[in-house]
Amino acid sequence: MNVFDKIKKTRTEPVNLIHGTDWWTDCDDVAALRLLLRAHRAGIIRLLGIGINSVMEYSAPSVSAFCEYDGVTVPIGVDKTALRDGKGCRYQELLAGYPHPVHSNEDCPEGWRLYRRLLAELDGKADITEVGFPQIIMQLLQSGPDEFSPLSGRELVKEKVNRLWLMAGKWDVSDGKEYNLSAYPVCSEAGDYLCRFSPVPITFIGHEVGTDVITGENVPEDDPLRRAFVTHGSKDGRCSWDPLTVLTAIINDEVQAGYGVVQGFARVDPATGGNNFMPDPDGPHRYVTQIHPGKWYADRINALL
Ligand SMILES: [Ca+2]
Repeated sequence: MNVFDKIKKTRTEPVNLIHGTDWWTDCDDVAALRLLLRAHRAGIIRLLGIGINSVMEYSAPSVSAFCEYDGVTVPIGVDKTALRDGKGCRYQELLAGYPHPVHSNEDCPEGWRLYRRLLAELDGKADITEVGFPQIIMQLLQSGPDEFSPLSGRELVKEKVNRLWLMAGKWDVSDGKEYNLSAYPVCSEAGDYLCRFSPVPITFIGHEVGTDVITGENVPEDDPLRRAFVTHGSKDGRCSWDPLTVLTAIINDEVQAGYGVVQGFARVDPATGGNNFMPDPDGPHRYVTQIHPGKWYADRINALL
């Protein structure tokens, strides 16, 4: 019995999820989205929408195609200010070769506008996962009332969001540094902003818990996920930072996901993206620690891809 089968036995209502991804230089974003699509199809989550926070020519069409391959049509938003170099990013064009209802980035709303609409329309609460750069969530928090809701972004998140699940940071050392919080000034700024102003709790899945969890090596050759991995140069599998983050959010519990938890206050340096953590049982933030060998986590993910 895989993880999703076990969740199905106890969960009475699907968990609502909005997902952010950079979908850019690394292929573990693709494995993470596969887990979300399969969880959606299994009825244990509702994937409400996807925000893309690094934008190249094939970004939205390739995300759209990958979702359609699994029979799921999902609203997509993009951060149109985050135009990135597409050099070395080859799986996106490959995936855009599959049928896709979203034909261009221009067909999509701004990411933070999509998040506002989805939250305002939602009956109940959602969780937000982010496996790339966190600036769309910052833009959401900084937003004002609009045609979707009279609430400010912070009020809307406080009312409609349970928890943020971020693949971000490096927490096993002091002043750790990780790509999603340091690649661009806006990433560091957003990391700092979320730590200080998020009205809902944050769980960080850090760089250190994903490096020895290698997945994706056994996916059938004709599957677009496998083709994305091979095109990326990861035919023998890839580190699982992003899949571990979404799987923890799907399970919706760090301990059930097989982790230790450190509670406290996270801080991100807005200038450098360096991160630090002050343990405190009453703090709003958590980071997770590995308590099993990497293969234990990898086997659970591989069984779902
Ligand atoms: Ca990513």
